[in-house]
Amino acid sequence: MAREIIGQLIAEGLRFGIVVSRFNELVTRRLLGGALDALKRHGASDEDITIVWVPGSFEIPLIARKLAESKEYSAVICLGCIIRGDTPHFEYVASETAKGIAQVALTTGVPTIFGVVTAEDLHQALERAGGKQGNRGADAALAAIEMANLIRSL
Ligand code: INI
Repeated sequence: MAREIIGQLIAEGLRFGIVVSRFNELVTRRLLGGALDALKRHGASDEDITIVWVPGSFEIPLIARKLAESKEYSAVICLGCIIRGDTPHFEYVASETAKGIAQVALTTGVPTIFGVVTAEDLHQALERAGGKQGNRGADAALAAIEMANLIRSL
């Protein structure tokens, strides 16, 4: 019989760092709300959650790395919102943010979760931040809980 390993969705006793961007705060506050709700409903306590605000998505990876390197957190959740219509350098901001977050996870070994919404316009972004398309912040929190447990069990 093959051995299967699956990360549990139990957040009790785990510590989470959340890095959230102020750019497009209307959206990112909703992502943060979704993430906190998901963490707490799975057993995380307030004192085990640290939230750090950064100016924009581009700044997320540096602070995520600081948190991950501190080894204080079971997982780091990165929340941001990049809207194509707002910037001619959308592709650069989006790809550097994604690459930077992936690099933090791979270099530190701490699950570092990509909860950055990329959207064509504000309407589409809001749909992914508690609207019709769910809440990417809550999804990111669930991925963080699962990955933190998975890493522990390997
Ligand atoms: N930052 C975002 O998080 N979302 C955006 O849509 C965005 N736009 O449109 O430019 C954005 N730009 C700021 C960027 O992340 C940095 O904060 C800035 O370039 C300073 O380094």
